[in-house]
Amino acid sequence: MLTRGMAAILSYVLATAQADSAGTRLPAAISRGPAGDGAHVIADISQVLFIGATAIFVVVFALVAVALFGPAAARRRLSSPALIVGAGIAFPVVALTALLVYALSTGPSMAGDGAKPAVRIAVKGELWWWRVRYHDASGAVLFDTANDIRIPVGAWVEFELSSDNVIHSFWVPELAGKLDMIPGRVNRLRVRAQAAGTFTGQCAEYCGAQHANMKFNVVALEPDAYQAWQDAQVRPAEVRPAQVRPAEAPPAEASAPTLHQGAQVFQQACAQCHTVRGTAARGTLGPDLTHVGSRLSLAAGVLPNNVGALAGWIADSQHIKPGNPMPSFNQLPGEDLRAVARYLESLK
Ligand code: HEC
Ligand SMILES: [Cu+2]
Repeated sequence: MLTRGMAAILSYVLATAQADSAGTRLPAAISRGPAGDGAHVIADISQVLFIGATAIFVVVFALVAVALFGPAAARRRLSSPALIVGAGIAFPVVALTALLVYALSTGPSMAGDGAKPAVRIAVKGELWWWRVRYHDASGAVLFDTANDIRIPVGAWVEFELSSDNVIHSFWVPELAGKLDMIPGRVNRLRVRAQAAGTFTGQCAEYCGAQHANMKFNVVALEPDAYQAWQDAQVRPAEVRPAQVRPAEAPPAEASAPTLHQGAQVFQQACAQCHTVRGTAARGTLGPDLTHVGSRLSLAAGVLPNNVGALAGWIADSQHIKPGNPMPSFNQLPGEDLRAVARYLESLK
């Protein structure tokens, strides 16, 4: 009878979970399932704890029912000292110890069993975006980017998580558990993606007004595609001939000055806060924009990345993300605004 009740509860839980994931209401992490080693271990632990807790819950309430409504003989047996010591002390000690040993034993496999990481990425929590710096095997800096992290599928990646302001928490639920970014220390999180895909991350520690708008993407790429992306990110920015449409003579002439004009506006109005490698812009208060045109989103997952959204952000950043350190450039003439937005879009 007990097992049938448990089976009924479990099948109900599974059925509702399936119905929900079909309706895509659940967060991706629950509906798509784990896609990284750490997330797999966490899902396994949750399952074991859930099933164990359900079984104990059912048994305890069955005993309560017997104690309240059962025949006198059965109720007498329940009050025997042996049962109280056995079920009340010995069983919890054994069950909780076993679960603790099991949960602790999964630690090493979550951290890659000591494997040497293939990629090292330092991520700093800012107010309210993610400063990302790639290192090569020897620890030298390869390039900086923001909010858009790419990793190779099947390789261990080490994130060095830190903060110079308040506590943030780095969380990509489909790949791994969350880890806090604490001022004054570096926390290391090892991640291995088991399948290619785009995984959403979110700051998981309240860090101020725009905490909810502090998102990011982790894209797991096949090794070749990853290498190509990394090679492109290392290069300084350049206005490539293809972007001024050489095939059509008049538009080429018309658009070349626009990109040029955009670059000029950028050096005047934006360079004190933003870096575009390969130009004189060396500011570090805001994100490195050298390849901003290649990112999946803008302003930490708040806007899609296209020329219209770029112009909207530049003109109205204080309305889109109130309190962030970038002023709204709503006094820029329309032509300058369009030029600088086009210039940034061209920085692939
Ligand atoms: C006072 C410093 C400051 C100035 C000046 C400034 N920015 Fe920013 N900018 C920032 C900060 C800080 C962010 C990050 C905001 C966030 O996402 O919360 C940012 C974000 C951005 C982003 C989004 C980048 C990304 O990776 O998502 C773009 C694009 C951008 N700025 C363009 C510009 C342009 C163009 C100008 C000049 C017209 C400019 N900024 C001037 C500080 C500045
Ligand atoms: Cu945060």
